[in-house]
Amino acid sequence: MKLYSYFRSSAAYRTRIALNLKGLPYAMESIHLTKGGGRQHAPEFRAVNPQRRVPALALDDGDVLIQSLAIIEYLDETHPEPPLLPADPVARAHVRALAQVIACDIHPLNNVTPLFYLKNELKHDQDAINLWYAHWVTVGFEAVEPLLKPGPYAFGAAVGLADICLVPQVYNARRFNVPLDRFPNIVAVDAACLKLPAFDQARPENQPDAE
Ligand SMILES: N[C@@H](CCC(=O)N[C@@H](CS)C(=O)NCC(=O)O)C(=O)O
Repeated sequence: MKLYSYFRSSAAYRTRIALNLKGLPYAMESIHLTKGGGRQHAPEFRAVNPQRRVPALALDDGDVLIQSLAIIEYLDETHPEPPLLPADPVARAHVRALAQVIACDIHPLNNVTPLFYLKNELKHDQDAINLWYAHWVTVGFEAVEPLLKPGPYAFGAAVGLADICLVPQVYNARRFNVPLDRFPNIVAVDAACLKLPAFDQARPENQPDAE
């Protein structure tokens, strides 16, 4: 398998954690999202993913999967151990809900394309963009914090999809200096996860394309 990734991409970071938890080897191709206007817009990558985003996972038969949550559920279905979702349907719904709060509601508001749009088209300065960024992360984390059941991971003693989404979003928040002192559960779950090799090896700073 080949993962199209970028060290700082939190959606690619989710996928790297899942591949590591499953113990699956993969090749990696870095798609630089900012240099030269962003390699995601080049025709060669557009042919891989018409949405022009990472991650994309090329399977051994040449098929390409996009969207981190779809890729992670594919990996979980094809390599069931260790499971990334609980067996109980209610528990599964809670885990998926937390993953979606992050992946569908928080992350899209602080992604590269909308931030560039605020800057280049709407002419906001960097201070205003940082305020926007911190606002949406904080509002999102206010929802995430009471939903967590640290034990020590997001929903108990086993890591899963919620942890996979949470850790990269915390990385993003720290990168933009968003205060986390009001979110002790989030900070504790993040710290517990990062002690695991699968999470540690997936960290942006541990990627071959890290800058
Ligand atoms: N919902 C998608 C989000 C993918 C996404 O937006 N990736 C970002 C990096 S985290 C990207 O490639 N952005 C490029 C751009 O916005 O031009 C997923 O979960 O895979």
